Amino acid sequence: MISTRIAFFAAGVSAATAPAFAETWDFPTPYGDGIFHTENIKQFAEDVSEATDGELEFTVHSAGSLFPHAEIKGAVRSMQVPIGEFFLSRLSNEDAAYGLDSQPFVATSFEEARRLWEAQEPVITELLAKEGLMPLYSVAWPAQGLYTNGEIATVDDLNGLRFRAYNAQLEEFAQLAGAAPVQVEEPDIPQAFSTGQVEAMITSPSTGANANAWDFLTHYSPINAWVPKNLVVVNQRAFDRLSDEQQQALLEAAEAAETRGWEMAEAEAEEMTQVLADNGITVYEPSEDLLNGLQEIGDEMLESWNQTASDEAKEILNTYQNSGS
Ligand code: PCA
Repeated sequence: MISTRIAFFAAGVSAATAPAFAETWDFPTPYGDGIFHTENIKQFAEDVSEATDGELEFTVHSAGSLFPHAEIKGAVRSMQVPIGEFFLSRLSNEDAAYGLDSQPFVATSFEEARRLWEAQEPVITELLAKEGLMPLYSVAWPAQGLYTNGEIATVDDLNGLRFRAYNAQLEEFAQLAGAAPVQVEEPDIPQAFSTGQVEAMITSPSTGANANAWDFLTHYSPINAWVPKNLVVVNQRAFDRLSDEQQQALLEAAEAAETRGWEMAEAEAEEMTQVLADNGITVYEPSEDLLNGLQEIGDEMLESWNQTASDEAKEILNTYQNSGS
């Protein structure tokens, strides 16, 4: 289908006969090609292309190659690009509602993460609408685990470690554990370790495996402290310019991407932990002492979250906590 259309253009047929809305959208993401979220975006792109008969195509720019992570949301907002992906909780400095999925021990399983997203989605949709943005889909990462050199028995063992962080919550967490946080984007992880900039991290088995963590780390513990998410947003004006059929195709493909992405995340949680082990990383269950210490840090963080959160943000937590059982 696609190649026919390219041939059609290549034959020099005048633009006047081209489909009225044929367009290509640049689609930046901070994450690399080997990451399942990026694979999911590429499938999303194929689905949209197929459903619109090639009238809407995405060019995926991975690993922060078009915009650095911190600029992607703003770039979509200002229409420099119509669509983009970022780590949802990085927006927590704008509103505490965005940060809940990265609060330690609030939602620690996929089931809890789904319920948290259900509670977050309406509030976040409204917040983003004020900025002319519309969420298309959100997909979780596998639960976050602890990577170090040597086994960590208690929180005290984290004291003084140069700790890789990817958002404000992880920075706060590391600080409360007595570690020294350093912000490093995912594609830069191997270099940050090999140059000694950092020596420990908390992230998913997907990211650890993708970064070849065994080259610079020896131990992994599935502390399952939180299940954070990525979010894909579209600029509302860009969306409104599409035909009804194209809009529908985009929304349907987005829904499929959300379902597929969560399934990928669940599969990766196990598979990528196995990859870590197969490559020589010692995978060990966290001790009671360690978990208790981490839980205390989580409690302290939630207390300060509560002090700054808006009523709407607090209502998310309330809805989520009442949605179980
Ligand atoms: N990987 C990304 C975000 C969370 C995760 O599992 C990262 O480490 O930056």
